[in-house]
Parts: sequence; C-alpha cells; structure tokens
Amino acid sequence: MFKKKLQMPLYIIAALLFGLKTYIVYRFLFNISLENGMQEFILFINPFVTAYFFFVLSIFFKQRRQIKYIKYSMLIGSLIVYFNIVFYRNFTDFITIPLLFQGSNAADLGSSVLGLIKYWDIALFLDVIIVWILAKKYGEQLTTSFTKRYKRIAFALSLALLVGNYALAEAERPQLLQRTFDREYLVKNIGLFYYHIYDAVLHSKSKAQRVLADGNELAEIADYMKEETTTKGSEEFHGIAEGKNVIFVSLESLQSFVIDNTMNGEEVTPFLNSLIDESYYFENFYHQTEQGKTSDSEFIIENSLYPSPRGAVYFTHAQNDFHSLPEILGENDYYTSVLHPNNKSFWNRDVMYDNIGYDHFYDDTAYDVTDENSVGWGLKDKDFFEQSIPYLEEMPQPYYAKFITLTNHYPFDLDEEDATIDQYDSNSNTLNKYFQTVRYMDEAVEDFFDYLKETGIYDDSIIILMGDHYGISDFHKKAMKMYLDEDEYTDYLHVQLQRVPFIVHIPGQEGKVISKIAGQVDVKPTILNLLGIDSDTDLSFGTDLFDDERKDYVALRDGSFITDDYVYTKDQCYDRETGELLGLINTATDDEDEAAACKPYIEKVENELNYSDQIIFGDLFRFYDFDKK
Ligand code: GP9
Ligand code: MN
Repeated sequence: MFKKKLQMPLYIIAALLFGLKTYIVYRFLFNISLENGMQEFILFINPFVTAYFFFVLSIFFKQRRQIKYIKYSMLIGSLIVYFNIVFYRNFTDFITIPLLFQGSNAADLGSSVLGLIKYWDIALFLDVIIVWILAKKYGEQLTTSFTKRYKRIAFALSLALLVGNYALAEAERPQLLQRTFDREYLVKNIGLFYYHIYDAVLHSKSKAQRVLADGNELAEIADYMKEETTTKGSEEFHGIAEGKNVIFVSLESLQSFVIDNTMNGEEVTPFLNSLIDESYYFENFYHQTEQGKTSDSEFIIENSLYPSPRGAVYFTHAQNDFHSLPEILGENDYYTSVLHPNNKSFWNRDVMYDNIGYDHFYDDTAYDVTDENSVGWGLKDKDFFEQSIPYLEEMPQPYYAKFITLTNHYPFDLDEEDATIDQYDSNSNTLNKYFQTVRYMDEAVEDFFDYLKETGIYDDSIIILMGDHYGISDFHKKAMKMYLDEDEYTDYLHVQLQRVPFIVHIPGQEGKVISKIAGQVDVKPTILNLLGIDSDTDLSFGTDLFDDERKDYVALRDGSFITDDYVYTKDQCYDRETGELLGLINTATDDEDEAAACKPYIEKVENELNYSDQIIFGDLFRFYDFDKK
C-alpha cells in the first residue's frame, strides 16, 4: 500500500499523541463531571476520533505538504486547547466566539492572566515538540503518497468514527445540539473542537436573527411576559421610597456563603451582618450571570432579561433597543449615573450606558488613581467611596447612582496593611485570599455608610447592595468543601453557592430576612415598585420581590433552576432543603419518576430563556411601544 520504509505514518503518530494529550486535559484540567461509564467512554474516545479526523486529512496532500499540514494543525490545535485551559482556570467555562471579539477586555486583565499561566504548562506542548522533531528528522520516512484505495478507506474510517461518536453522544444526551446552554455537555460529548465549530454556527445564526426578525415573534413573547412574569408588585411597598435617591452598590464577587459566617473564629463581614439586621435581606437570592460576569449582572438588573448564553450582551448587542431601568427612571425625573473607577470601555460600558440612558458615567478619569491607592484591578474600594462622596453631593436629586466595587476581584490581591483578617489555610490560594478582600470590601462599605450619614445623604436615600456573581469558581472544590465542612462537592452545592447577598436598606425601617427564592431578574421590578413607578406596563422576566404572589422559580442561565422545593441542575433533581438527590432526567440511565417533581419546570425554564434570547438576538423591543398602556 505504501513504500516499505514507512513505519507508522506521521499522521497516526500525531493523532495518537494529540488525542492522548486532549484526553488528559479533559480528564484532569477541565472539571468535567462524569456521571456514568458511558460518559467516561465517550470522553475517552472523542479526543482520538477527533484528532484522527483532522490529521487523516493530511494524506490528501503531497508528501511535503503533509508534514507542514500536520505540524501546523498540531500547533494550532494545541494553542486552542491551551487558551481554553487558561480561560477555564479563571471562569470554569469554555471560550466562545463573542468572547474572542472582546480583546480589549483581555488586555485589561493584566495581573489576572499572569496568575493563570504556570511554568509547567510547557508540558502541554510536548506532543507538538515530539511531532516537530520527528518531522524534521524522519519526515520523509514517515510520510508517503498514499494510494487511492488507502485514502478512501482511511477517510471512510474517520467518518464512521465521527458518526459513531455522535450517535453515542446523542443517545447519552438526546437533543444535544438543540439544547445549547450547557457548554460542558457539548465539550464532554462532541469535544472541544466541534464545540468551537458549533459555537461559530450559533454565532452567525444569532447575527442573522436580527436581520430576519420582523416583530411577529414579539406578540407571543410579550403575551407570555405580561401574563406569566410581569406583575403589578406589592401594594404595601408600592411607592414607599418615592422621590428618594437610590444608591445601588454592586459588590464585586461577593457570595452569600461568607455572610453571617466566620473564618478561624472571626466574622468575615461584620458590617454587612449588622446592616442586615436593619434591612430587608434576601438570603436565597441567586445571581444569573453567564460569561459577561459583572456586565451580565448589570444587564440583568437594568433590563430584567436574561444575559446571553454566550459572550456578553454588553458587547454583542449594545446597540439594541432596550427599555432599561435608567431610561425609565430618567422619564421619572431621576438623574442616573454609574460610578466605577475602571477604563470606560471595559465591558463596552461607555457604549451600552449611553444607549440605555445613563446621564453620566464616572469612570477612572473621574478619580485620582495612584500607585499608592490602587491594588489588583485599580482604585481601592475605600478610596473609591471616599472620592465618590463629592460627586454624590453635587448630583441633582433625586438620583439613581450605581456604584461598582473592584477590590474583591480575582486574584484577590490586597496590600498587607489593608488586611484585617488572616488568610484561610487550604490548597486554594484564591479562596485563602478571598476572605481578606471580602473583609476589606466590608470595611469600605461601612466607611461609605458613615460618609452617607455624615453628609445627610443617608436620610434621603435608599441603599441597595448586591453581590454581582460568584467569586470562587468550582475549580476550588476541595478548599470550598473543607471550608464549608461538606463531605462532597455536589452539583447541588454548586447551585447553592450561586447565591449572592441582596440587601435593601430603607433608613427608618427595621427590615427582615426574606427566605423565599429570588434572582437578579427581580431587581428591576422591585426598584420600580419601591419608587412607585408602575412596572406592569414594562416587560420583564422578574417580579417584585416584596410581592408574595411572585414567580416560584429562579432560572439560571445554564438551564438549572431553583423552585421553592427543588433544585435542578445537570439533569439532576434535588430536594432544595436537604440536598437529597431525587432522581435523574434525560440521561441514558433514566429514572424519571423520582425526578418527576422537577419536570414541569424544565421546559418552562428553557422556554423562558429562549424567549429572552429571541428578544436580544432579534432586537425585538424595537418593535414594541412601551408607552401604550
Ligand atoms: C471591571 C469589573 C470586573 O470593570 O467590573 O468585571 P468582572 O471581571 O467581574 O466581570
Ligand atoms: Mn464582577
């Protein structure tokens, strides 16, 4: 079939090495959960099937070109894997195309990125090194011009393997490609490379969606929202903060697990704990962000829509017509602004803020930022609040002012003199440092309250504080398990850790702890109702949090959800109180009866998330008249 001297062809060596490397990465560097033997099997064969397909293409080239093709596709493939690894270390997620176009953010990541690259990463390119050396030394011997018959058989084999892999995946996870939310499932079943191709297809589809949309879709969606998710709001709380300033504080990476908790016997957030005693505190409030992190949380509270399943709406759809909180507040004579000492283009904020109607953005140029008063991502929170007070004092009243803190951001760096609590002691440096920056932020917020009181602003305002999203990804399972004193880090625990504090402080009111489940989509209707602005003419996916009649489920962006009684995630239905696994849904090992309780919500949640995507991708609000009553 081929010349005698040919031993094992280079493309097979490359496929084996690259397949093995990818498998090791899947298994040990990505945190992919494997629930049964079939999933393990698919995860094992997929890297080899994929690598074989890409490298077998080389046999169609002339001998010299084969070597080039193999060398460079190996290098590019390895770089793709590596970029995903680095990204995954920070976000426990895979790269999507919209994120790649946010290069300007990547440049700003600075210290964060360096912390994600390790010197032993060079080992991840061993396969490339070996193949390049082999190609240089024995290239001629390891390639040949293959016969037609050989080519046909080899290529047919690669196609058969691909189809086989896909069939197994589809049996394991029916409708794999239709259910697009869960990137981990895609990577687990079809592999990283086909996932990227699939993502590219989705990307162009969502781009085309705006062009093709004509508004007809909106009628059905608007009806759904009006009937199912938009309510009048609590009468008791309607207008209780009418005419007051609203100070909204977005607390970077703050999760609920530190609230009212101790570390080495010391309270982590003493000020917030005391504030909660005189505020409305929602203890089962979930963030609903996805890849857009802080910007997603901003998007959700401003619009009561879900963020995009891929990329950040702030980047991908910043020019859409929205009916946002600042716009509505502006119509009600509020002066609206954002205060955040970072580069104005980060997360494309300047463009988006302008579009959704903020009157002013106090970005880093509004602050005196020096080496002494900055750490990690920029201006320290204490200096940020201090320097912001004069701006608040001069703002036309009533105002809505959104503060976004910065210090409690990965990698949670802090100057020694600012640390007032020890580091934790675990295998996760990230978690260890987290407690210190959380405590620092707690103190910064305390100072802020002092300023507000000293200046008298406090009496004319309500203050709302919210954690934007998680800070500790499930890359730190082991350390988290230890800190929380749990035997196992289950998917249930992961969902429960997506709770972030939500505190509504109304001076003069005692407040209380509210345990009913809640989410970031509920913030916009809640604020509107407190200010006495009718929210039932709006279209939202959330409901006023003071309304007892509100929605009984919170949807997370990956299709997981929480109801009063259950937590559903990754095909598993859990009891919300006890965390007991009730059953599995939709997998090969179906045990649907026991999980029946979660079933009615699964479709509901998917449907709702799809509606939200349609609104955003189709820019559908441009067809809606919000002024008509
Ligand atoms: C950047 C800050 C952090 O300005 O809001 O963003 P994040 O990385 O948390 O999305
Ligand atoms: Mn953030």
